[in-house]
Formats: sequence, structure tokens, C-alpha cells
Amino acid sequence: MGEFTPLDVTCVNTIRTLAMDAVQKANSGHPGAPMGLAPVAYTVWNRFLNYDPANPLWPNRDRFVLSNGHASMLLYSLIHLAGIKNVDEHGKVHDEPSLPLEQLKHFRQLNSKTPGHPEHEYTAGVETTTGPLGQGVGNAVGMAIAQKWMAGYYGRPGFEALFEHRVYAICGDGCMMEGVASEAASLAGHLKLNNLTLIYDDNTITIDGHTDGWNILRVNDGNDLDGMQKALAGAKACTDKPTLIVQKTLIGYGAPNKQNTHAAHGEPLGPDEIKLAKKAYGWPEDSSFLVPDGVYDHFKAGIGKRGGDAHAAWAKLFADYKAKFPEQAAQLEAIEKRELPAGWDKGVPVFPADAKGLATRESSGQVINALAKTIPWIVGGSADLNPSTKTFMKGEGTFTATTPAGRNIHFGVREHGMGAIMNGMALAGLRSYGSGFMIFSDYGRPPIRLAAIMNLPVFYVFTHDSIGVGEDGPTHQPIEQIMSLRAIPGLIVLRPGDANEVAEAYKVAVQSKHAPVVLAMTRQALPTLDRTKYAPASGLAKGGYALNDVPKPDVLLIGTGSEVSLCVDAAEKLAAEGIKARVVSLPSWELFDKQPQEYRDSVIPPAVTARVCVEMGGAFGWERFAGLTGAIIGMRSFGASAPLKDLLPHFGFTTAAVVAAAKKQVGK
Ligand SMILES: Cc1ncc(C[n+]2csc(CCOP(=O)(O)OP(=O)(O)O)c2C)c(N)n1
Ligand SMILES: [Mg+2]
Repeated sequence: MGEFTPLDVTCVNTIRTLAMDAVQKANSGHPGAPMGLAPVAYTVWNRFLNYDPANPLWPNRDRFVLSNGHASMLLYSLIHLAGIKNVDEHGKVHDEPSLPLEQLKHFRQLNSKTPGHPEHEYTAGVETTTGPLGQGVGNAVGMAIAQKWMAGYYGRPGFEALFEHRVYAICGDGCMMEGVASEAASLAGHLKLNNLTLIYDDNTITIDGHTDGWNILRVNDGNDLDGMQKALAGAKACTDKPTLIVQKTLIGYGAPNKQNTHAAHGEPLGPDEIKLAKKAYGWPEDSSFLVPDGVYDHFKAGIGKRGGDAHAAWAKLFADYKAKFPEQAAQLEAIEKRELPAGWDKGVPVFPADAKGLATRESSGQVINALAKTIPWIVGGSADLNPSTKTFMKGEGTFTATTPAGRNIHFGVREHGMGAIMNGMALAGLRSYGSGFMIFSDYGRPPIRLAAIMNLPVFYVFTHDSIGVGEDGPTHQPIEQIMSLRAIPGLIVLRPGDANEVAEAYKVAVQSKHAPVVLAMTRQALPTLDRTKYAPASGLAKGGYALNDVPKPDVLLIGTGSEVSLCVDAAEKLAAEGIKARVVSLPSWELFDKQPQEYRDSVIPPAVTARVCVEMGGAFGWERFAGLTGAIIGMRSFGASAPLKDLLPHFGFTTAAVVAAAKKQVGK
């Protein structure tokens, strides 16, 4: 790889000064971490990363994750200097650069490509959205799992090189302190992810815990390029474990009055200090956004040539693979486009009418198993709750260090880590899913939000979705969770009302290309509605639909999930008393919102203000459909520990209660 030369040091200092100048110009941002981390990031990019700047979407590229997203100018400087090409919103690569120098000058400004924290899909070269500390570590573990799985499932003798890439992530003290990093790191150690190199920017505190199963290397000088090169080569050579490189750096390196102090963390250095720092680097003191001669060429000769050659060799090998394994190659191409195989829905079960019915977690288990057969790249698992959430894909094996083609992942009791890992897997193209109890969606909420920000089609199966949990009591009974998930922009929340709605809900989930989906499932059995009598479950795709044919209703009964059948029963009782009640199943507010006004008005006519909304979750927010005068049958407290048969009357979820509320609405 050769010695480091003064030109290498000039490249490092270019990264530093671009970061300083951009933060200064924006009068906002974090200069210190980029100044400290520039040498190691430079070494990773220009000496190790197999990345073709001419095609940032090349599937076999090495991934680089900046988990300490506040150091965004480090990444933006590298994207600029490496000359990474732009990608438009349709995934087309263009000849123009992702970040011309102009964009660095507009750091943190409206509509610039250089937002405060790196945003995936927005800036070509940014592999994942980071900023909430620790998430990137989980994403990197997910990407490393995806690489292993792809190699395990699609690799064939002689074609191993098609799937050989590594994942590099840089994280800071803050990332290490966050639980999500520990959750993900412990799983990475357990899974022996030798394709993962995590570089810890040790600029303040020491590391503790969660390093079992890791190969740990240290570099004690933040400017020791040779030491970094040795450590990175050591990471590559380690075949049985992930590697953690503990990299000592000085925050704000080179700024004489601010380096090694928190003053360098999150504010501009100021013009005077910038001059002094530039002087220390041997830089023209009055220069701004200077890229000295030779720097661009040096990146071209480094990452550019290495990545371009590797990509070209890969393309040749892939053509051979395609000739030999056309079916697998077609699947890999579909993965890249987020498409589904032909006939993906052929095994989805149709459930016969059944008054006793089954829990939606049970029908969910049947549907996910049917889809697992036709969509091979559905890969996921539960947070240690397979017997409860029923999402285990039978016959598909378990993903372990020695069985990397297994499709069931045991995430362990790590809801937060699971979500961050799922995001990393989805960024690599897999249809990742995770399951757990609805109540613990709170434990893993940040990555759900980030999946929505990144438009990632992950899906969650959250079972035990109401006080229907019963005896486990208030700690395990979700109240505000469903409504708070509905508050996340872009997330599709689906609460199917019977087994056939479950099948339709999964169809929505796997067809989603750009939105994460939460599927809420019950623990308790629900009747399977007679669809010869009621409207077909395919109405679910519109978010809400009328179940019974009541042209001019006196009252609307609007329910979701387990409360749909309650509304159906109530409507029958009301009909016997001459009151025309329309039952609306409203499994997804988000999908319903997307329908034309005309359709929405046909389902929920604005003129019919006599309404009863029923959901066994927090009442908060149901005014939206109940209106100011409608009734809301929901939870206004925590639940209680008791058998479900006692909880239902206690909290008012009975046919009689719905009938009474409806009568009151129509003035009877
Ligand atoms: C989950 C989360 N909590 C808090 C923050 C706010 N925050 C941004 S940077 C930072 C300090 C992080 O320290 P370190 O990782 O050591 O970064 P350094 O100052 O060394 O660059 C904090 C608390 C955040 N971005 N994410
Ligand atoms: Mg730090």
C-alpha cells in the first residue's frame, strides 16, 4: 500500500479545513470531530474502501457509516474529494458530482445537499441517515448481516467475490454510551461478523463493556497514519470476529486554543482560531474552502481507481453468474429495485368464516410463512419472542455464524438494536422484519422513526396489541402506543380486524417500496368474518371500508382490529331495533388519508355525525373520526391484570356498550 507522503497529509488537512470553513460559513455545526477524525477517515477511504465513486449504487461496494452524524462535514468533505457521482430520486446515477464545492459552502442551508446530519437518499454517498447517536452502529451490524446472508444464500463456488464486501463504521463516545450500540455490538460479536470494522473515536472517555467476541485494536495517536493502516489491515485479516479499532483522536486537532476541549464540539471555531489552525497545518491562513493542487487526483488514484477496477471486475463476474444462475441473478436484480418475484402472492391463504376464529398473531404466522416461500429475501426475526409473535419462518433455517443462509434471525431481547439492524439490512436491499410485543415498540421507536425518514420498507409485527394481553397487566398492555405510532410521518400502521384482513395487510407490507409498516396483531382470538355477507377484506388496502351495505346509515360504528367484530355484533343488535348502523373497518389511518376525498366521504359520510369509534387503545386522537359530538370507546387509563373476560366489561369493550353509545348518538 506504500508509505504515507506529504500529499496524503495535505489531503487530511484539506478534509479538516473544508469542515472548519463550512461550519464557520454556516455559523453552525460541529468542526471538532472531523478535525480529529480526518486522518483515520482518510485512510479508510483512500486506502481501504472498495467503492466506485462513479457508481455509488454498486451492490458490492464497501459500506461506510458515520454513526456520529454530527461530524457530517467529515463525510461531506470525503464525498466531495472522492468525486462521488450524483444519484437522482429514481435511483439513476448522473455524471455530475454528488457534492460540488458549492454544496459544502451551503452546509446546513435550506435545500442544500449538505444538511446538518447526513441523510440517506438525499445525498449520494450517504449510506444511512445518522444523528441520533448509536443508530449507525446498529445499521452497520445490519449491513454486515445482510452481506453475510447474501453471500450465504446467493454465493456459489467460484462466485464468492460477487458478495465480498466489508462494512466500516465510525462512532464516537456518545454512540458507545447509547444502549442501541451495545445491543447491536453484542449480537455482532455473537454472530462473528468478521466483515465489520468499527472505529471508535476515543477522544474523551474510555470504553467499557460489550466487547465480548470482538477483536480489539488500538491506535494511540490521532495522526499516526501508518498505525491506522496497520490496524485497518489487521481488521481485514481477522477472520473470526468483528473488529473494534479504538482510535485516539484530539477533538478540534490543530486549533491551538480549542483542541481537546468541548468548545470544538458543536460550534464554529471563529475566524481567528481558524487562522491559527490553518497556520498549524501549514495552510495559507486567509484561504477558504481551499483544495490544494493534487488532492483531487490523489483521491482519483486511490479510492477512484481501486473502486473502479473492483466494480469492473465484479460486473464481469456477475455476467458469468447470470449466465449460470439466471434465477438467482434475477432475484438479485429485483432486490436492487425493491421489486417482488412474479407470483409472490400465490400462497397467501384465504381464511373461511369462523365465529370462534383465531388470534391475528396466529393468522399472521400463517401468512408470513406463505410469503416466506415466494419471497426468499424476507429475512428477520423476533426480539426473543418467537413462541408469542409466531413470526418464525418454518423450514428456512436460522442465521448464525456457520449457517449464514438461514433466514430467521434471533435478535435477542434487543428491540432497539433489532430496529437499527433491520434498517441496515433494508439498506442492503433485504425485506427485513422484526417482531415483538406492541408495548415494547417504545423500546425500539427511534429506528422506526428513522426507517420512515429514510423511506425504508421494513416491517414490524407487533403482537399483544391491546389490553387483550390480559393477566400480564398494565406493564404489558399497550395504551398510547398505536396512536403514537400513527403520529410518525410516513409510517403505515395497520391493525387488521380478522384473519383475511391480516392476509391483506401483509400484501400491503411486502408491496410497500418506500414506507415502513407496522402490523398490529392480537393475542386473543377474533372471529373470521363471513365475507359472503360482508365486504371483501381487500378493502383494507384503502385503509378503511364499509363492511355492511347500509346506504343511508343512522349511525357509524368505526372500529379497528379486535374491535371490528364488536362493531359488527352491535350493528346486528341495532338493526333488530330498527337502527341502521354502518360498520367501518379502519385498519390504517395513513392509507385511508391517501384516498380521494370522494371515497373517504362515501365510507364516512360527513353528514352522518352520529358516530361511535371503538379501539382498545388510548382514546387520544379519535376525535378526528368521531368529530366533536361522536362517542369514543377507548382507554383513558392504564389497563389492569385480570383475565380478558373480566377486563372487557370493566373497561367498556362490550357489544352492549357499543349499542348503548350508538343509541345515545341517534337520540334513542
Ligand atoms: C441519541 C442522541 N442523544 C443526544 C444527542 C446530542 N448530541 C450530539 S453530539 C453529542 C455529544 C457526543 O459526544 P461524542 O460522541 O464524544 O462526540 P464528540 O464531541 O467527540 O464529537 C450529543 C450529546 C444525539 N445526537 N443523539
Ligand atoms: Mg467524543
